Amino acid sequence: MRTRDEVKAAVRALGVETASWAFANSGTRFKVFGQPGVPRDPFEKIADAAQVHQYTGSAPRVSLHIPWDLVDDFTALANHARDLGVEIGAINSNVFQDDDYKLGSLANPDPSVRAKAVAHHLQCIDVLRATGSKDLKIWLADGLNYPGQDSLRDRQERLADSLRQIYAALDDDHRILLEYKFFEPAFYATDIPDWGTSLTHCLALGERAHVVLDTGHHAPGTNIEFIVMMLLRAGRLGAFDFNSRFYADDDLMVGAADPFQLFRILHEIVSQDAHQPESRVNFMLDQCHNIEPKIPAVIRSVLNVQEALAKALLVDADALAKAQASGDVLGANAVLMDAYNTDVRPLLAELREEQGLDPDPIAAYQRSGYFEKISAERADGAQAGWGA
Ligand code: PSV
Ligand code: MN
Repeated sequence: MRTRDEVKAAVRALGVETASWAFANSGTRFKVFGQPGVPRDPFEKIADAAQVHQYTGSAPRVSLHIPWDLVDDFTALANHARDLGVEIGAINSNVFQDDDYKLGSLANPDPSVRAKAVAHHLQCIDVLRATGSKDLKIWLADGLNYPGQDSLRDRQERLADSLRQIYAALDDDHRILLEYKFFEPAFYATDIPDWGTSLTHCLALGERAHVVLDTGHHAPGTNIEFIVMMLLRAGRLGAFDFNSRFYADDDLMVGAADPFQLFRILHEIVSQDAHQPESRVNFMLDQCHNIEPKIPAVIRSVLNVQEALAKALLVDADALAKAQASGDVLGANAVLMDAYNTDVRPLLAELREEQGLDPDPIAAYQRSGYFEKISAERADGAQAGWGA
């Protein structure tokens, strides 16, 4: 069983990647609510992300979404991030907000639309080069609303061909992270609906193509930790998009709906040592904070991941293996539940004090006056949102 110090060291090494869009205005198709102090540009989004790292010590990178985060000078944006103590993380392409993509992007029946979607990814690869990012993250809205609308099979061939062109343009140290989602916006069939489809494309592409598991992208009742285990087994778990869901793709704070599920996922991660930075599993947040203050919500999410990781690290692996080998069903389950039911908050507070951080990151942020400052400074101009 790990010692207290070993658990603290492992949590200290955790780097959760925040999403630039989590700091911008967001909402549902019914209403987007504005909030005071919301960033007006990518530089301000990064400043907010840096606050999360400042108070948690565990959020050293921020993902960008192109074109939401388009700037004239990406080197300047990366330098701005570094000056604030964070780095640019994954670059997310966006081929779902242009009229040309009504019938799809990389799988569109029209070769000229496919070429346009591939070209967008080549621009994103240039952003990787300018910012020092290593991960190109792809989620496609491609799919069908009606049976017969297009050939399911032909769409897979077009998709494979487009992905091949993008993969060929990567630098040697770049990776493709390919995300799946079982429905929405397409309702009948999505072109990359599940981990099997994503993995099939990744295996065809090559070693530097990995699957992204967004925790909100499964049917209710799906055993997500099983998928985590299978992707680790295949050596193709590239990243998480952490969030939590009650019904659909809710994009709520990770661990809010089902902290036990987050623990079970991290137990699979820890049992394969995939929490260690060398595994290159990118623990990203893909969340939208529609009604709650954004920066403290992202801080809360990072704390939730830290807590679930600490609990997973406390699982007595030897006792678990012994109980499993001897067929001790109740004993094995009790080992997991003992770890899950441990209150790790005192241990994490102790770790923060050792790191020179406030033991209560949310309270420290709230006391700092940052929210009042940005609310005053950012009173003019258009707030950033989902639009480009
Ligand atoms: C799609 O629902 C998704 O999960 C993808 O990761 C997108 O890039 C992101 O949400 C946008 O919020
Ligand atoms: Mn996602």
